[in-house]
Amino acid sequence: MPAASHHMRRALRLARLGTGRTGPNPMVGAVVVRDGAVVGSGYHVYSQLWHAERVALDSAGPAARGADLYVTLEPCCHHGRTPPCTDAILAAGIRRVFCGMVDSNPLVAGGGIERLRRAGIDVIVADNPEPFRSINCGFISRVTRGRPWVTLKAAATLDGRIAPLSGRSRWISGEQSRRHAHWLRFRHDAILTGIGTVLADNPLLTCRHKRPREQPPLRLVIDPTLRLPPESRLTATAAEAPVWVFCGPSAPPAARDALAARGVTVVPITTADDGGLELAAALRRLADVGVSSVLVEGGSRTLAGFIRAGLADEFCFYFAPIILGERALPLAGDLGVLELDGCPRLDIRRVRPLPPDWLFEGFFGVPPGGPPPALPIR
Ligand code: AOF
Ligand code: ZN
Repeated sequence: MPAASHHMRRALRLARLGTGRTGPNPMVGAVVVRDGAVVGSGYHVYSQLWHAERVALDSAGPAARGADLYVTLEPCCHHGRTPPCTDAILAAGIRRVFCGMVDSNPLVAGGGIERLRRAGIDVIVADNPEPFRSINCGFISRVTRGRPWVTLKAAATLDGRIAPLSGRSRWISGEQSRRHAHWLRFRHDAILTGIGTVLADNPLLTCRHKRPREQPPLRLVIDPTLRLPPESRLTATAAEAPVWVFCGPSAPPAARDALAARGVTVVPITTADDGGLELAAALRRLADVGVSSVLVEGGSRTLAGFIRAGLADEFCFYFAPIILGERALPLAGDLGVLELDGCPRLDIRRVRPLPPDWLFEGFFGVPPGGPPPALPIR
């Protein structure tokens, strides 16, 4: 779609304005164009209810008659929180619809395009869905795989160490990396860490990005035997922003009650063959409540657990110009790998300076449903 592409790029830019504000729904942007001029535009924000198409059509008013609609996602044809956007498009008298990608939501999945075409509207779908998929990896993962998109984050020394064995030094990465890490938190629905990291660092796991999220990210701890101290900062703030703790089936009931009394949601899950918790089960529970993306912030054991289970999709690794040597924790713990042959091979997509650190970003393997998408812009 050559002439269309700059309008579509505008729709994509609009969609991104919904970052952190659309969950559990996708980010969507739409532009109404008549005689080459933009006469309406909009994007989705969950609390404002209306889908992007409807916002754009309303802003165009009568100018939408005979106009083209550019929308980053196929228009919906189902009755959900709102009536189908296909009905609104037909009622507005739109002539052609350009859409970025077919909706992965089984409730739509091509049905919106079919409905419009049957009504005589020309529908043109982008040849390359990648830029459109990349802004909604989380949503697509949840509706097609039943689990959130998982990003692993770590700040390491140049020799791949995340903390001295003697105890934590809080900051390995520099100021710029830390600011970037808050943007990472901003674009994920949940932030997860292991109990080892909580005991060592007593983190808050909140998002301190300049723009607020519509809902604070859900804070998650993998804690098989429920060692989370009732006086930790996470527990103390559980009433302000939710905290979930995943524990094993035999976690002490008294610890469960103590945490629940402080407003922490304790979620018992099954144990995996390797003795750790069944992380896939934790992710399913999260998808069930609409969590589309999880940022895993360590430490070594937790990162390794996600990699071993094949549940890691994306990585953001910051490397600082420091060497810690062997009396330090590695970025990933036991991966069950003894030979180079068996080690996970990552697909590095971008390396950039965040002085004095470097950020490595990319993907783990190819997720089902196609090649990994492009990285989100920032
Ligand atoms: C959105 N915003 O701009 C578009 C969506 O739960 P509902 O009724 O809001 O429906 C959500 C579904 O509608 C969503 O999963 C996606 O398939 C479709 N399109 N949703 O929230 C939008 N265009
Ligand atoms: Zn819709």
